Amino acid sequence: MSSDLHFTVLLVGLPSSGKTTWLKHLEFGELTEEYYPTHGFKSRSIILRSSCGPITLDILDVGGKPLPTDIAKHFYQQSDGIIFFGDYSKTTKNNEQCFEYYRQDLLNYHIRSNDINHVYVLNKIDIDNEQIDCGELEKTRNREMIQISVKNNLATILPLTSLVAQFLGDDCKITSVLGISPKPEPKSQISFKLALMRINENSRELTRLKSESMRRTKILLEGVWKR
Ligand SMILES: Nc1nc2c(ncn2[C@@H]2O[C@H](COP(=O)(O)OP(=O)(O)O)[C@@H](O)[C@H]2O)c(=O)[nH]1
Ligand SMILES: [Mg+2]
Repeated sequence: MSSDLHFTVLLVGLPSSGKTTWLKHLEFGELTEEYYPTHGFKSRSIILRSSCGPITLDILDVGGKPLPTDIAKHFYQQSDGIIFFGDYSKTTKNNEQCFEYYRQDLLNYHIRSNDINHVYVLNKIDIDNEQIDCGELEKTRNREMIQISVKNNLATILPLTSLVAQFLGDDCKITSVLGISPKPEPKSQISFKLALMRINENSRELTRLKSESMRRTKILLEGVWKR
């Protein structure tokens, strides 16, 4: 299923803030309790029913670690919007530093965060935490923090509603999630392939370096044993 209204959205933020859980929750309506850090990236095409017709959002869930430069450049420049995920169970400073990191990273590619449609999300508001001040975050970011709890199924659709309103205007209202598929739509397939190739290259290089280092250690140890 596809639609004419098609957008690519990048999902970034604090590691363990619930990005992957949120996407999975949209897909299956349930919560994954275990934490598996996302390696590389995952993608989902979400199709929404809206008052302007079906809307497809290709969402790229990027692992918590900084992206390799060429991939970051590609992703940032291909994206129509960004969802920044923060974590209500962490401190104001933790969240602020993370948002600031991505703001700077975007600037490295000549993208000002205010020039790209984006939303700030604070997940895990089910957790009591006195070390966080949402008002402070909203003031420094000059934008509303969308507070959600995937665990309690609270406002989980709001980040998408808010982003779509930025893409298409306030009149365009989402009425339901029509479907979700793990495959990216053709428009962004080239960028996926490129990024995947780069990630595979990186892991091949890593394997090569590991075996080279093991070979050297073995030679060294053999030298020690022979003495
Ligand atoms: N308390 C609470 N835990 C959550 C919530 N959302 C996700 N988690 C937990 O946070 C952990 C990290 O989630 P994950 O989606 O892998 O984080 P990611 O690194 O941002 O992709 C998992 O153990 C989830 O069960 C939430 O709304 N409330
Ligand atoms: Mg993840």
